[in-house]
Amino acid sequence: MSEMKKIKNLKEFSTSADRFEGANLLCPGCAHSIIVREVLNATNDPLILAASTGCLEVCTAVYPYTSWDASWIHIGFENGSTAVAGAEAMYQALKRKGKLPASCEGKTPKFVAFGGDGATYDIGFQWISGCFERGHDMMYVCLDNEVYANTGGQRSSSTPIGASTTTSPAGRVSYGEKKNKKDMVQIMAAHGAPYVAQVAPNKWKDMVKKIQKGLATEGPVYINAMSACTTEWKFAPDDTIAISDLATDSLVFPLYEIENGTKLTITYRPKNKVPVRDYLGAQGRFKHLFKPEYEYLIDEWQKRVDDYWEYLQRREEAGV
Ligand SMILES: Cc1ncc(C[n+]2csc(CCOP(=O)(O)OP(=O)(O)O)c2C)c(N)n1
Ligand code: SF4
Ligand SMILES: [Mg+2]
Repeated sequence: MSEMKKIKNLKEFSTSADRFEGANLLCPGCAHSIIVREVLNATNDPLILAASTGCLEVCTAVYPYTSWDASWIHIGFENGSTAVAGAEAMYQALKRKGKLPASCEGKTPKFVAFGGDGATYDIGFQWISGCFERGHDMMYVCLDNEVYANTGGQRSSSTPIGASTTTSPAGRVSYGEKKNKKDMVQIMAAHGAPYVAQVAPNKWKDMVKKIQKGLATEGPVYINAMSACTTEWKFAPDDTIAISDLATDSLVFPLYEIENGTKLTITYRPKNKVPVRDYLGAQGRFKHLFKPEYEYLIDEWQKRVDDYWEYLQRREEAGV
């Protein structure tokens, strides 16, 4: 097992040398950069990284500049997963043949791919599924902002019901997105992956623990990271963590992990559960739901979230 990194306190976290630099073109308040920093800060191991096209890639690698102080592959929208899987397969082959360069002596590189929800839930899905079926020793991190942000805010299969996007606009005849969010965490767990978890940037200790656990796990690991998007969710840039708190404390984004496809553990239980209405009301993408004709959707949201929380707790209690 590779060296585990001690979890730093917040001050150490914010002042330590980064392999993901603060200089980038992401919007002020973008949660993508907070998440990537927390992921990379969780380990001392050498990293081989890939990023699918999306806000993260476009805003961190504008030639001739880069925000990445680690081996980093930019690849197409659909194949961040297979890029690191290929690198991992090559590493294993060289290791088997005793052909690793001397500079690799005593080091255990980790292979991590980042992709947005468009790249993960939709366009790159079959590639990720293939990597998990083949059992590559890699981590896939989805930066889940529930929209194709980089190309102007189109809906994805991660967009939740009732959200207004440029391709599911709310108006006189529509309340916005009509379908429920795809349950990617459960889908990846159903691959029998050794470790799958949902994380959020406001619960950074929970996230770092899960990243360290995932990196110490042999085999494919899926991390679904809630990433609040100030531009498309429509909130003020200094509210990113407040919105994230509402997401985790309303249980719209429950934090939990699933090991080997079966053992489910809830990792965060809010002391003061907040109504889903508060989470929705803090974002412009849901503001039309507060009109009398659409308010029934807020009650449906609350029921769906309550039912899902019950389901998670039942599974945890049953040990499945
Ligand atoms: C095969 C392919 N289709 C479409 C695009 C155009 N494209 C680039 S980024 C992007 C949106 C990315 O959305 P997401 O993966 O959710 O990442 P986000 O920007 O939201 O972080 C799209 C549609 C592309 N580059 N390649
Ligand atoms: S549009 Fe959203 S995801 Fe993209 S950089 Fe801005 S805040 Fe981040
Ligand atoms: Mg997205």
